Amino acid sequence: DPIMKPKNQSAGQAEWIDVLIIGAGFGGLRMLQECRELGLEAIILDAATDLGGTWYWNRYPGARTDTESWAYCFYFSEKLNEQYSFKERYATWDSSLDYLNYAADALDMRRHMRFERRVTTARYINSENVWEVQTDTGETYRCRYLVSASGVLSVAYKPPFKNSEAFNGKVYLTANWPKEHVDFAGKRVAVIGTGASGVQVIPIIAHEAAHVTVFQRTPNYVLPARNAPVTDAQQRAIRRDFHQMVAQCRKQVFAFPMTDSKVALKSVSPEEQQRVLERGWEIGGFQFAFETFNDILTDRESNAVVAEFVRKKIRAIVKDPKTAEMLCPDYALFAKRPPLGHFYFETFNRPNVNLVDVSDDPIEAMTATGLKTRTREFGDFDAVVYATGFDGGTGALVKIDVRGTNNQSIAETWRKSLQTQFGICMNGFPNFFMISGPQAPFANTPMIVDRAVTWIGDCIRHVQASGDTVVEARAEACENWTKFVQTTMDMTVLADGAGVNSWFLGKNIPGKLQAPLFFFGGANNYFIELEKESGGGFKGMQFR
Ligand code: N01
Repeated sequence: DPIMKPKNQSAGQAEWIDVLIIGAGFGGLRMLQECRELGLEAIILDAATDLGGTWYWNRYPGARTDTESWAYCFYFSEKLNEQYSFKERYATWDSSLDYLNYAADALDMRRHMRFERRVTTARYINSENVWEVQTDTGETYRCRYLVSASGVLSVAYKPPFKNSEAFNGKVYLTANWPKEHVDFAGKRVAVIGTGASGVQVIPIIAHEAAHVTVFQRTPNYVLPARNAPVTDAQQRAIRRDFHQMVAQCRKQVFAFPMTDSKVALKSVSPEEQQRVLERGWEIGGFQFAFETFNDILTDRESNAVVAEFVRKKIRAIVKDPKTAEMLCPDYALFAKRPPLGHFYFETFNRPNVNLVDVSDDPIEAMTATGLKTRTREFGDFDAVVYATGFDGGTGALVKIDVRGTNNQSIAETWRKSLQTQFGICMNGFPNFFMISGPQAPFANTPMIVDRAVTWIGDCIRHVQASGDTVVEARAEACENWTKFVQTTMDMTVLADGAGVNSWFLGKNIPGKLQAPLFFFGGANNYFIELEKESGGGFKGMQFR
């Protein structure tokens, strides 16, 4: 074994494994591959019945990526992707699941995965320098390294409305959608929530249902996705240009396959601004925000021009002026995460769809036939769909009782303050790594995952080369990273999210610590920071 099992391992039935990975999504699978390269024995535990992570749970109609499918993949093997055909510009949930299954089979990963086991506790045993991990099935594992790939958005949030059990119809959560087909034909449906999940599910349900009532608290800048099938010629180009695509993503602020504009909106005439924005709108996707101008996220005046451009589009698409105004956001574009839409605004022109603004009249309770706001009652629904978000960033690890060197829990620690080194590791939690942990960038997830994992791999190699057994982030390094996360966030309009319930700041969960959950100083800059740290001999880490 490359790692010596601790001599006095006496934990009865505890099973020894070098690396225990929590979660069988993109992060977990990528980490498994890295462990192979490190020559370490690893297993993945997951609560689901199969792999997929986000794409296992979020199987609601319309669920798909907001990143081009050919850039939402594993990057370590050109061969793996050469043999795969990406079907559409944005992969549907089942296509994403298909890709992950294809990769797991092609790389013979499945035998390292154990399903229907939810990790309940993880305890660091100082005297032995091991982690002891328990599952809800009563299993105990001991490992040298504990890696959390438990997801950025894996704990669904359902608002605690009064009488929540009172509703006699069907209740669905987009984030925990049933595997069986849900038939909305002829049904009257209420959808609560207009974030990225609501924006994707609403147009599809509206096509099928007799009637849809959308309950909106905050409108969103929904950008046109402009989805399309991948043609044979495009498929050939995707294979040919694989390395350029990866290099391009690594240079882009959100790690997308696009090239950031070098032109400030402010530096061109109003006519040129409109011409460039029109072109971006037609191309669709996040190209609208990044390939057009380079100051939309950082300059409030430039941002206001683009925000007004989007509002004009909404007013042009939505025929009923009152509904159009309700759908127009009035905060900075990107203060909340703008979703990509697939005929979202057009859906409100359908005779079977109506929009209810609950911003000043909050939903308070469920009733037998529907729900009640402070002043009104809405009934006669066959189904209520909650698209009400997640306890993002920290939620999954808070649910597990993770305890570090002084028996301190992650949940307690994060209630008071959130401090990490690169969103990957923490002081007081040795030999513990997070993939896409809080304070890592929010960006094209597989890209962030890939870079975090290679950094973790390098860090473990460093431990092994030095003959040490323990690696832990220095407190000072975590403080510095946290300051950098805050300073860079304050340089962008994302800081305005404080006023609009942005989940990026923990604002959507009552009682949650309010702090930036992500590094918004650019994925490209994040990659440079990681390179500096590993290339410089991991000065922010202590080894023993
Ligand atoms: O969740 P959200 P989401 N009464 O928190 C509303 C990713 N994602 O699942 O805005 C009434 O954004 C809430 O209102 P408000 C993506 O990163 C990606 O949609 O807080 N409404 C909001 O409208 C995204 O950012 C894809 O005022 C209530 C909605 O519920 C992240 O996941 C697809 C309420 C929640 O929106 C989260 O998106 C889907 C209440 N009491 C998701 N409580 C891709 O395309 C909450 N709301 C890749």
